Amino acid sequence: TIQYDVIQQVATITLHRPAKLNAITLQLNAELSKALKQASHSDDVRVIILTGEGRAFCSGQDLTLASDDVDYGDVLRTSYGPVVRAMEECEKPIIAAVNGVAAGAGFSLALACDFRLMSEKASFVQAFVQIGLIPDAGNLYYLSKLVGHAKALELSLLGGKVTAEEAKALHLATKVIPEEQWEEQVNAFAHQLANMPTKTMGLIKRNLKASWNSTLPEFLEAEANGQKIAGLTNDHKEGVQAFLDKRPPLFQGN
Ligand code: LHQ
Repeated sequence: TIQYDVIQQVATITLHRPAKLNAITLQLNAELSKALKQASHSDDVRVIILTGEGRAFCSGQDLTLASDDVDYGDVLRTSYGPVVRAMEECEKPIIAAVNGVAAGAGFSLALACDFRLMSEKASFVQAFVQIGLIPDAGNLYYLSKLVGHAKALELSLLGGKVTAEEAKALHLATKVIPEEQWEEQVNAFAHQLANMPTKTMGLIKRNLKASWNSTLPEFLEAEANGQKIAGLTNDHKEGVQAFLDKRPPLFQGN
């Protein structure tokens, strides 16, 4: 239910149940967690793309599997939680290449990524309330930070659809891409990131998130710790040397 490929230091994880718009099952979540960890820990990978096969990104939980016998709390703790944590703990940039609709927990997956590139025909659907559920899989944690409390509440209570253009205006989409340029632009963006200082980007991700729950003194300490590590990377040396040499830097990611 997942495809995993690595080309030129870019790992692409493709949700692969196109007949059900890549709806999520326990198996899909298990494979997704495993792929995310593999990409996070592999020295050959500097960027991760998460995308969907066919016309959708992901339609959320497979609703044909819903049943009264299932404790949704347990499903979230044991199946969705590990996916969200694997994304949160990943120290490499993760791009959601949102090729089509992302609904329910599919929207949540896109929100947990660092970038959302959206096809012009893609959309986000905060579908949960339409089936009497609350947003899950980390959805409100990320959504409120991205669009603010009021818009997160509005989308969640009304179950609204957000088009790609609206998502761009809300800063939910990094970029909206015309369909005919989809692959080319996603690849160009991923390869641009793959040639940047990977370790430092991981530290930037961690440091920005440290700001969410820190006092200023705690944050300044986290920043000092992060910069100490960044200052010891080869990429820092290379960046400075390239600047002095007046040439483009060649970052190795460490
Ligand atoms: C699907 C699905 C789907 C199965 C399309 N399942 N078949 C929940 C419960 C428990 C624990 C943990 O967390 C969660 C989290 C959640 O994710 S809750 C939210 C679940 N997702 C939704 O409520 C979205 C349901 N889908 C839709 O609203 C629409 O399908 C969207 C807006 C995604 C796309 O609409 P269309 O482009 O009009 O496509 P479609 O509706 O015609 O769907 C195409 C096929 O895919 C269709 O099957 P069929 O055999 O008729 O061709 C759908 O039944 C199937 N499909 N989503 N989630």
